[in-house]
Order: sequence, then C-alpha cells, then structure tokens
Amino acid sequence: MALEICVKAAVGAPDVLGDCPFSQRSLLTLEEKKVPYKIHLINVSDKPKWFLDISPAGKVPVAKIDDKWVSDSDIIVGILEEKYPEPSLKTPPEFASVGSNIFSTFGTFLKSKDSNDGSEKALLDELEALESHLKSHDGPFIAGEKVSAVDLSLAPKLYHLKVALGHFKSWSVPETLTHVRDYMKALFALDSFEKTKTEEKYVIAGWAPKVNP
Ligand SMILES: N[C@@H](CCC(=O)N[C@@H](CS)C(=O)NCC(=O)O)C(=O)O
Repeated sequence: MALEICVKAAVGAPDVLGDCPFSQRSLLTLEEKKVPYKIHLINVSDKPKWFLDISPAGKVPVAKIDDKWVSDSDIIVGILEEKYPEPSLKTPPEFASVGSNIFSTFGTFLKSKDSNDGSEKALLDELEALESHLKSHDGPFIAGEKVSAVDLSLAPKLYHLKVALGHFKSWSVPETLTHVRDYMKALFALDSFEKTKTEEKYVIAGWAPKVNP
C-alpha cells in the first residue's frame, strides 16, 4: 500500500496543495526517492477529527509509514532515508546546518514594520553566509553535485522568501549574491520541486494574515 501523507491545503482553496514548507520538504524527499504516496490535503483552519486523532498537535506534515502515523518533517525525512536508502539524500554533517537561520530571519523581516530594526540586515547576513559557502565549495548544491536533504529543506523556504518578500516588500535577493541566486534557480528547476510547489498566490495568501494581522 502506498505511503500516505497529510499536508497543508491552500488558504481559501481546500482542494489545492498549500503553502507549508515542511510539507513540501517531505514531498520533495518522497519524489527524489521515487516513493509512491497518497496525499491528504488538510485545511488547517478547519481540521477534521480523524486528522486530530492521528496528529494531536494538529500540525502537518504527518506521514503513515509502515502503518504508523509520524509527525514532524525532521522525523519523517529521517525515517524515509533509513527505509529507502537509495538514492541517498544524506547531507554530510559538516554541511547540515548551512542556511539553517534563513527561514526565521526571513519571517522576522517579512513581518517587520520598522525599517531600522535590523531585521533586513539579519537576513542579509544569513544569505551572505550561504553565498560564501556556495562560492567556496563545488555546486550546484550545498554538498556538491547531488541534491541532498539540506537542499530539500531549504528549497521551499527560499521559495517562500522569494515570493513573499517580492510581493509584500518588493524585495529580492541582491544581485551581488550571484551564487545564492543561481542556487535558488537550480532548486526551483528540479522536477521534484516543480511537482510539489505551491502556486505563488497561495504562498501570498498563507503569509497575508501574518504580515497584516
Ligand atoms: N517542526 C514541524 C513544523 C510543522 C508546522 O509548523 N506545520 C504548520 C504548517 S507549515 C502547521 O501545521 N500549522 C497548523 C497549526 O499549527 O494549526 C515540522 O518540521 O514538520
């Protein structure tokens, strides 16, 4: 039986794949490993009882692997790596935390209403650190020629960054950060990314209530 996975439905469109980067990360892993799966779209504003029964914290993604429901993308991705070792998506430990502060600094900058609060600089510092990693290592991905878990975690987050900052702040990754820009292009061009990405309008709809509460 195919693996089952509950992921977020789009805000305002419960039949369409939504904007959860942790859900997309899990789907990307399944796609890269070519594991067949069945999706359940969860409207997180109106969670069905069966979903709350399997996910008491009410969070997506949740995956049914070997008849057991498992929460949290870190855990799901870890189990998938063990159960389906080929192709390996293991990131060498020394690269595993590259870019790990980008999503939180992006979120703070996106929601900021004070242009002098340092939130843009905090994000730029993180993007510059990524630039410097990419510049000093062979690419196109963080661990080299092959895509690995760290890229699949970062890809949806960088997509949210591009779409939401472009929309709400007319902001884009500076042109000087050429390696980051090329890295984003390489991620977004993956077949697995194309197949699992959220339409831009739903990324915007997902962030809108957080940007303008
Ligand atoms: N650490 C979790 C985060 C999951 C998470 O925050 N999911 C959000 C959507 S992106 C969610 O389910 N929100 C619904 C809610 O909190 O009610 C993971 O990696 O899976």
